[in-house]
Amino acid sequence: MTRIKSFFQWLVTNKLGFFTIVLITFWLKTYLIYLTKFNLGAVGAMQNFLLFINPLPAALLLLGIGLFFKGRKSYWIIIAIDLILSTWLFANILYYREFSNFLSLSIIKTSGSTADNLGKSIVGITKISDFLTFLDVAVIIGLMASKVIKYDLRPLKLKFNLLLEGLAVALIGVNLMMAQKDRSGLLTRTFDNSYIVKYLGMNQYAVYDAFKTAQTSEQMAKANVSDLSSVKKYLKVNYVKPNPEYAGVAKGKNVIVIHLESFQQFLIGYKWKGKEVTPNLNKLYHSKNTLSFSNFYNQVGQGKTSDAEMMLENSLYGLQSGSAMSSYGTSNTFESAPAILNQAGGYTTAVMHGGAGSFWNRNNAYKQFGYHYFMPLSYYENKPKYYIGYGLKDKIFLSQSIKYIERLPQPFYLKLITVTNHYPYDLDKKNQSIDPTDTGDETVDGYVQTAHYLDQAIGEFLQWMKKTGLDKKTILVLYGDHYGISGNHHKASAELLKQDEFTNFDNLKFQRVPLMFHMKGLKGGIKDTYGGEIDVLPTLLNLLGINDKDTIQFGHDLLSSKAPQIVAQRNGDFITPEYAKVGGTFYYTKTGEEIEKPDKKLKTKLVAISNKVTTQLSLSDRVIAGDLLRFYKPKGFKKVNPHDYDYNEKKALKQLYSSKTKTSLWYQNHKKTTQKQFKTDAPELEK
Ligand code: GP9
Ligand code: MN
Repeated sequence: MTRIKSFFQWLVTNKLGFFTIVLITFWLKTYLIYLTKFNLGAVGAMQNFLLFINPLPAALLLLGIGLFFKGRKSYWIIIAIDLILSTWLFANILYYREFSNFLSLSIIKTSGSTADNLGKSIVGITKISDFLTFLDVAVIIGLMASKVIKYDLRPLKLKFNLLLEGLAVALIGVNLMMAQKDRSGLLTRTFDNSYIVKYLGMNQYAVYDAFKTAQTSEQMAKANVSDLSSVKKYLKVNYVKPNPEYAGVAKGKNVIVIHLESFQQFLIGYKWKGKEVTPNLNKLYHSKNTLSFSNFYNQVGQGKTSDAEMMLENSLYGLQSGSAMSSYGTSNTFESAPAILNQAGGYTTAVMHGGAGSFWNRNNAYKQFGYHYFMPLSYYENKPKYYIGYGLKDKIFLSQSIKYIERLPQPFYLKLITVTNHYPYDLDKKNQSIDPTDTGDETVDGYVQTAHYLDQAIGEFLQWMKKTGLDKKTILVLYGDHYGISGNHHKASAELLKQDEFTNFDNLKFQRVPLMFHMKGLKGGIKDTYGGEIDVLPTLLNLLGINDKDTIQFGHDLLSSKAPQIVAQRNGDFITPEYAKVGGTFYYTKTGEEIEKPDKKLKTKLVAISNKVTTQLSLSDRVIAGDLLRFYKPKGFKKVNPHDYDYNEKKALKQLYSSKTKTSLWYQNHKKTTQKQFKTDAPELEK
């Protein structure tokens, strides 16, 4: 008893005791806020442990600064630091509630200049409980005022203070190492701000964000208009006229882009134990109304899905490291598909995705792209059985998307991002309707099962389109975003392909993903033109009859007879109908044979192609890192203002549902929902 008493005595009379009170209350408060105010999605023991522990090291470091001061000043500086940290927490609580993301310097920098700045909405969204963020600070100040806490004016030894700070830095290091082990590429690949908070904490996130912002603004400041002229010159020299035969064949149609997660070309026509893995997509692939591409390559880098999106929306490459959408999506100027389609064709534009809105910084980047609507997970009913991996299971996602799709004014440009066919290819028993493969490689064998599930989900969606007649008014674009089976599974990949071996060249060919344009009446066929994700936008714009000659795009119309057919990979590798390069080695594309001793002529050719690839990549990088599009206005294009868009669910749905347009599917269906026309066999939805 006396022990406890004297401990309390120590807390309120000793300077270190005071420090302990501030530190512990701040730590626990932050943890509580993590659990109640944010949706950080910590799974497993390690992530939960890090979530619990991560507020401590930074708080120790920062509050510890106060210990260097003498006398009463020391106390008040600690309190001041506590208050600053708490305010940062508080601001993030409010921001998160509105935007499902964390505050970033680049947002703070740009918000001041806008009419709808944050200040106005803050009052409306604050909850009383948010102020508990300051409760501990208030109580401590109260205890000081009422002299329960007494000043201890003795200075601490400098050595001790330094040791404490050293300990804090070491703990931050350990925290970082543990985090990197659980999620490799955490800092470099820029997945999601909430990952940084989950693993490292709010304060480390602030440092990380400040660092990133400084890095990007430095590059931006260095860039100038003359950088743009070299880009323009290159594009002019390399311009390819789109195929006039296809120009405008889909004019005025809705565009539905279906993002097939991790879907590789080899799945098309693939059979396992005599059963087609993707029967619906196979049928579509071979339909006479589908333009299918058999040599279409993904070109993503570390930004994976987001790089694919960057290419499809802008015909600009992702970056050498990290994700362009994460690093530049909040601040850069873009001339993207949704804005072009809206301005040139009156399109309403939307993205729907059953995953977190902050992933790949989508909820900021889509505003820069000019998307009217973005419906992420928070717009969907979610139950534990609906969700797997990174988001809602595809059948659940699509079935719930109908109520939004049918309200979109037509013509619309809609992107549906599926996610169930994502590494590690887990699927619950009830949804498995094909056997796993038997390579023995755990991460590979489930792939056909989730791909099969995705295919069924697409099948259900296509049926709905048919029943509602939407299929007659729409051009469908389907594409695989990147590989599902990485280059670390050569043995299993060889088995899947029924090959004796799987070489580096095979792995390059493994980067093929489907690309299909499907529309009633479209003159289809399987094209073996070599192309990649960078080429989708120019191809689509030509089909829609939208002239894009003036925009900065690195791709070409794939239907053009003059398509250059040099497909760059983000690391500088390439493939053409004749030659390929993987690492430092060249191959003949047709045979997969290594080019061991190229003669002079061939060597010159190979070097020329390599140079073209690297030039293209680095010019595209310059456009993004220098934010060069801010200096450029294509003819007739109005610059996108991100503040015109608000993805707040209440506001967005109010607008969507109240839109008086007579062109929505819902309106045309006598103001009745078409949800009943969507038939799904999802076991989770059985009554
Ligand atoms: C998450 C999803 C996955 O929202 O798009 O991204 P990926 O891991 O494939 O890049
Ligand atoms: Mn992906």
